[in-house]
Amino acid sequence: MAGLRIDTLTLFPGIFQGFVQESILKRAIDRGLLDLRFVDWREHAVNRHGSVDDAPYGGGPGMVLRPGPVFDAVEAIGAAEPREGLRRIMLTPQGAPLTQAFLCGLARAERIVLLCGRYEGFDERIRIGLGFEEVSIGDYVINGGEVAAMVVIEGVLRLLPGALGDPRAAAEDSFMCGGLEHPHYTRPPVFRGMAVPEVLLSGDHGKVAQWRAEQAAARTRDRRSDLLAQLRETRDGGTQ
Ligand code: 6GU
Repeated sequence: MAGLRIDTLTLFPGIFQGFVQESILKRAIDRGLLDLRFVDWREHAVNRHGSVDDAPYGGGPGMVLRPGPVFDAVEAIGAAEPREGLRRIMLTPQGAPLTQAFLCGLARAERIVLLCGRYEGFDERIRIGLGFEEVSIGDYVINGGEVAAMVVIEGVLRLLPGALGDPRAAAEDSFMCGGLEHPHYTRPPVFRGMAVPEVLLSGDHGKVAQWRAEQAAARTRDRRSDLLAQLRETRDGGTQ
C-alpha cells in the first residue's frame, strides 16, 4: 500500500517543518501511511522577482493571488484534472465549514491537494478553472491557509487505519459526530481541594457509563445546542 498522498501548495513551506517531524505524524510518514509533499508555488511566479499576487481589479486594499502560478503548480504535480480518488481543496475563510463528516470522506481519498491562501485571497478563476472545493476551519480570520491545512492533515491522519496506537482513539472521533465527550479525571483523587466525582471511584461500570453519558449530554446541550439540533435532524431522516 502506497499510503495517502497529500500535496500542500504553500508560499511558506517552512511553516510545516516542525509539524511533520513530531509525534503521530512522523510515525505515520515513517510507516508509509502518509506521503506528505510541500510545494512552494512561488517557483511558478510570473517573474524572476517571485511575484504571485497583484492589485485587485475594481480597487480596494490588499493583494490578490494571480491564477497563473497556481495553475502551473497544480499542473506540475499532475492534479489539474478531476479524477476518482483525488480531492482538491483550497483553504480560505470563504469556504464551507470543516466538519468531522467531511474529514471522514477525505480519509477515503487516494490523493489530496491542499492549496493554502494568503493575502486578500485567490483570483476566483482558480476555484472555477481548477474545480477546488473551498473549505474554512471556522468563523474567524487567520493569516493564511497553512494552519488550516495542518488541521485537515491531522484530522485525516487520525482516521487512517493503523495511524493511532489505540484504535479506541479513532472511535472517539466518530463519537464526536454524536456530541461532546464527558469530562476526564486521573490521579490524585483530591487535588487542591477538588475531588474526583465519587462515582468514578466506585468500580461500578454501569454507573460510570451512565454518569458519563449524562455529562456528555449536558455539555453538548450547554455548549453546542447547534450540534444537538444537527444530530436530531440526522436521526429524524437525515442522509448520514
Ligand atoms: Cl482556511 N484561512 C484563513 N486565512 N482564515 C481562516 C480560514 C482559512 N478558516 C477560517 N479562518
